[in-house]
Amino acid sequence: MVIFNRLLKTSTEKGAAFLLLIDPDKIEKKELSKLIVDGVKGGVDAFLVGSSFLMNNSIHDTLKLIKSETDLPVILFPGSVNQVSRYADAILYISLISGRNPDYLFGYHVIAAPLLKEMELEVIPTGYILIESEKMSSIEFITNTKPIPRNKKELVMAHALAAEYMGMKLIYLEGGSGAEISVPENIVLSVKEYVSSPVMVGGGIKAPEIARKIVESGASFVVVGDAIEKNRNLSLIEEFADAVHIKL
Ligand code: 1GP
Repeated sequence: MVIFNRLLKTSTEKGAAFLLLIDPDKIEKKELSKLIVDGVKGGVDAFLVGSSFLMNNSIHDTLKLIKSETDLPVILFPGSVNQVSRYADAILYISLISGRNPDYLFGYHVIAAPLLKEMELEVIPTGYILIESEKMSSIEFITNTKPIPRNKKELVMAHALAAEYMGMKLIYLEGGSGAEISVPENIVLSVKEYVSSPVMVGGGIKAPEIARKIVESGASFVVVGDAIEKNRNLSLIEEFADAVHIKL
């Protein structure tokens, strides 16, 4: 677990780690290099790469390009088996535990497992919990699962604990990419207090102030994609990094 341990160390040292999500569909190759350079300069701790739904087969080229620009960890965040690639350092091996779709709980994992072994990717077992935001997310639609209602904190806590008891190393609280509202802070806080696994939070974190509150609520990892995708500038990346790194 070299990559995962590196992320944990970063999170401990800085207060939390800041992960920039790259969706290969949403950025042109010629703009990607600049974004990666700005990300490194601006204080990103690792890159996540993937999408709930990809329109093209650009994941390998995207990963290769990112790896050519940085030594920071590059981690797959796959929406499907066809996003598995040997060019990443590690993969979030996601079980969509808020849903009851067997394919996303275990089925695709069986298909992917031999590929991951052959590729020698570091596998990070992740309990992935989709939480209701104001509109239907792509994940909800594609996976045909229901998110947990925002007012059902105890359900989120129980799901997170079950994931921990099943041996998952990371709990990901997901609001859905581009969500209007992020995962509520009280849910982050309750999960953090209830389980010992580190908590990653993403979806709808539109501003550095929101990222800061999520870290103050106990998140070890903050994922931002859409906000930076829509406003790709170094100063915004720096503001997010400053907000996440509460110990620096
Ligand atoms: C989505 O959690 C990630 O799966 C990031 O969400 O794109 O809304 O930042 P955003």
